[in-house]
Amino acid sequence: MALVFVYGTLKRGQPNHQVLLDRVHGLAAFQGRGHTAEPYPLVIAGEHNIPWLLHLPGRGRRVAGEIYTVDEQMLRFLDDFEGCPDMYQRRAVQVAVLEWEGGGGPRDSVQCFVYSTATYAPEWVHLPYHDSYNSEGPHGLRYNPRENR
Ligand code: PCA
Repeated sequence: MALVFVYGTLKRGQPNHQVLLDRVHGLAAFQGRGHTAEPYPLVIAGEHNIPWLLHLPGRGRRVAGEIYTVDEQMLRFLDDFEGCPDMYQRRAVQVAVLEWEGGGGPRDSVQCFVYSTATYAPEWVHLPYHDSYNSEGPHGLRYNPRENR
């Protein structure tokens, strides 16, 4: 089992959350919520308005998300789903825990995998930085689901 921190379309209520629930892809179990211990730029970019955590630790804001345990099968599925390593790369990140429903008692901070990118267009650094992604947020940048592309 591995811990994965999701901050974008995989969160509850967001457009790709159902892939985490589909047992055909493996197992994912919600553990809690938190935010990245360090700030990162979270931008919404490209023609499909996709959320991207830019791998520039120390810039941007601490980013909110959800923590899941996933099995090996789901981890492999997510690597493929997130276009890893071409679009996103899976990296370890420290997450400050705000809410923990997982086992083993409360904890302050956990190390998780996150899908972030170091292979972005340089101008993305100048986009607005978000601290919590919502595809329906006031930014007005509606996510274009894969089936529409
Ligand atoms: N899916 C992954 C990375 C960005 C995205 O939309 C996530 O929710 O964490």
